[in-house]
Amino acid sequence: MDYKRTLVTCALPYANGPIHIGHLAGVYIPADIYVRYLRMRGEDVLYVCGSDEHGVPITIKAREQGCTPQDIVDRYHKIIKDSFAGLGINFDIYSRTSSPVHGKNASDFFRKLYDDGKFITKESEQFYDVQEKTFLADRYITGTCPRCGNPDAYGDQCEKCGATLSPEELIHPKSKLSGGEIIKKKTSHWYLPLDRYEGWLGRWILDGHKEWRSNVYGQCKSWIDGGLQPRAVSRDLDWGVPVPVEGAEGKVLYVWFDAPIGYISNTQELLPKSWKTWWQDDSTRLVHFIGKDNIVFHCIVFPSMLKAHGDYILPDNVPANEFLNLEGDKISTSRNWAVWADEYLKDFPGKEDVLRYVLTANAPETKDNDFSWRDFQARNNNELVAVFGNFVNRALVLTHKYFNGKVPAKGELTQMDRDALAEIPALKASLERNLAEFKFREALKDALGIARVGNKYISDSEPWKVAKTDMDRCATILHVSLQICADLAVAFEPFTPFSAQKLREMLGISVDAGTDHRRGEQETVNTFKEGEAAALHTRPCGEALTADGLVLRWDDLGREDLLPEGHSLREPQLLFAKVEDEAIEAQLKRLEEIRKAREAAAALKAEPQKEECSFEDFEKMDIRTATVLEAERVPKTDKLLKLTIDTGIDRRVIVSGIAEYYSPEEMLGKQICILANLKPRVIRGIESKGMILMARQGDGKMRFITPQEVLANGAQVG
Ligand code: B3M
Ligand code: ZN
Repeated sequence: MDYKRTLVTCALPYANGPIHIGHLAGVYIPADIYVRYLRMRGEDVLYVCGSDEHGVPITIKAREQGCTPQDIVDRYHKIIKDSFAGLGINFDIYSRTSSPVHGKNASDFFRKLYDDGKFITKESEQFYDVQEKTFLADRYITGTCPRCGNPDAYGDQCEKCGATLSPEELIHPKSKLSGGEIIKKKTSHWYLPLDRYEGWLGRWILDGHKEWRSNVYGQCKSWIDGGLQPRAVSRDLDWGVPVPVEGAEGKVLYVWFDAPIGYISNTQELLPKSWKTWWQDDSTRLVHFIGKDNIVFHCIVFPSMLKAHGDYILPDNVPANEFLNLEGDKISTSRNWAVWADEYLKDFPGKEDVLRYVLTANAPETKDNDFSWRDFQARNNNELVAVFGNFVNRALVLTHKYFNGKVPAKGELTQMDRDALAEIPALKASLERNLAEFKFREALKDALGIARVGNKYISDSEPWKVAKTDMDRCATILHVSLQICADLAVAFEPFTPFSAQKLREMLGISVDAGTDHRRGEQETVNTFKEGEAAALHTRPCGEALTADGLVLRWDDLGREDLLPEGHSLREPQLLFAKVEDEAIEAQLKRLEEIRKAREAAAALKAEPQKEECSFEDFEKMDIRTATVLEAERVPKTDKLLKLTIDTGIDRRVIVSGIAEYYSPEEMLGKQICILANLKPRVIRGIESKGMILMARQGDGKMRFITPQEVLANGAQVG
């Protein structure tokens, strides 16, 4: 069916941590490419996202950190929003599900389904913390894993053996909140009876959307074929949108019920007058960009909610991606195994496009894929610098050198010129086909293909040599090269917008970046603290026009007269810079440290706590600060150092087995802690009086214990 406009949504990130390359590669960069592309084609597009600020993980994090859930979401909402803006992912609106507009909208949505009898209620027994007087989400219950005996397994999963669990399976379950007793208590919830939508879903997706990606279609098919069950849409929790029904005190909407409604709320917030055009008009095409773990919610649950409501359009496509790994290992927030967007932006200023490029080139579109820092470096240096940047630089520098920075006149074209120019329309057609089919990796290859054509053309035609004998021919070569540069300034806008813009500035052109839909809607809904509503809108609108007013659109790509003879170019600058080995090694070192610390922590966890000791036992130990005065190796040993120390009460010798970890020089002058009253022992003929206190981690690495600031020697520890 023909459509008039496209509404693009991106999965709302949970505001309980920063975003990482997995999120970017899976959802946000492909969506941004798609939106920029459609806009350059002159299509009417709205691009909506925001933070998902409800759900149990946020409440857990708040408890752990001793703050409120609102504090947590305020912190991460800002970090995430800034990361998107920093990477040029310019939503029309990036709002949040804790906004008042959303609270009302989600509540009204529920109420309509409730009033129309679309829910069923079910009573079930749930775990309840007697002391805290609250029902417990599975994550809030801990106990012993029935599979591996881990005493700290959660009610939904054992992190040691990886088993998926339910709270009933735990041995000696207890509340994580109070540490106390839990009982089973009856509670009732509202359910959306998905089983009633099975037939309709089958027709709509399995018959009607065979064009969806095979991973998406396949997941939907197996859900539908397996039979759908009613899904609870409420929870016993105090963080979320309250269930707007009498007698529902202490209940909120389940986060996966309210979050997708957030797409609608955010549209309303941006366009209070015209939002319905985007959500309720059949000529709007809705596309959800998500990761594969969200498929069931966007293809089965949310569409069933929309269908039950009756006023809304349904998604036309849901291009979900698979997962991205990092250096061969699964990305994990809890294990800190990730490249965080905010850290990348700090570590690689000015290289936003490099990350966009590499994550697109490696996008996990049909299978899981891997990000490695070496590949990042290689793609930057061998593709962006050596092909794209190099070609553009040669064309521009030579034009400045021989033709005063003005596009030179085109003479008769040779076969070589015509061959080069003829490749562009073919690449453009492939690029368009791939973008329309959400094949962004392939599309990027086509765009780089244009740069390859240019790079080869300028290498083969050698204008720097031709200039010595035939200035007219040199002019033609550079004229043709500059047209290809202009093609690149259009073709790369979706993928590497910062560099494309920089290139356009050098070429003295601009592109049409689409319509700002807030025009004509002067009124903004100020539902936030003062100053925030204005900041919601992140899209800069259009570019400043150049003196010549040369504005290009997507359709111009491949035209042979993009830059007319005599058009003035600006001073050339390098488009891309090399990524040096040091920068890559620093990143690899950071990951290596994380890996080591993780292994060490795992090994330590495996060491059970020692047997209980009494306070009197502890009191017997005389632990004090002391300073190392002299240090030397004990001859003919690898491990022993002889240390002469000042204990504040005396000067004495201790023989310690730390030579593997410290050289004598490193120990000199250091303040340490010792067990002063350990019974003296003779080691290798030397009397050792006391013991140096050391911390040992799981991999065997040892460090001595030192007071945080220098204290008097002999200060007692305890
Ligand atoms: N908050 C993101 C995730 O599962 C989840 C998406 C909501 S989209 C409505 O990572
Ligand atoms: Zn286990």
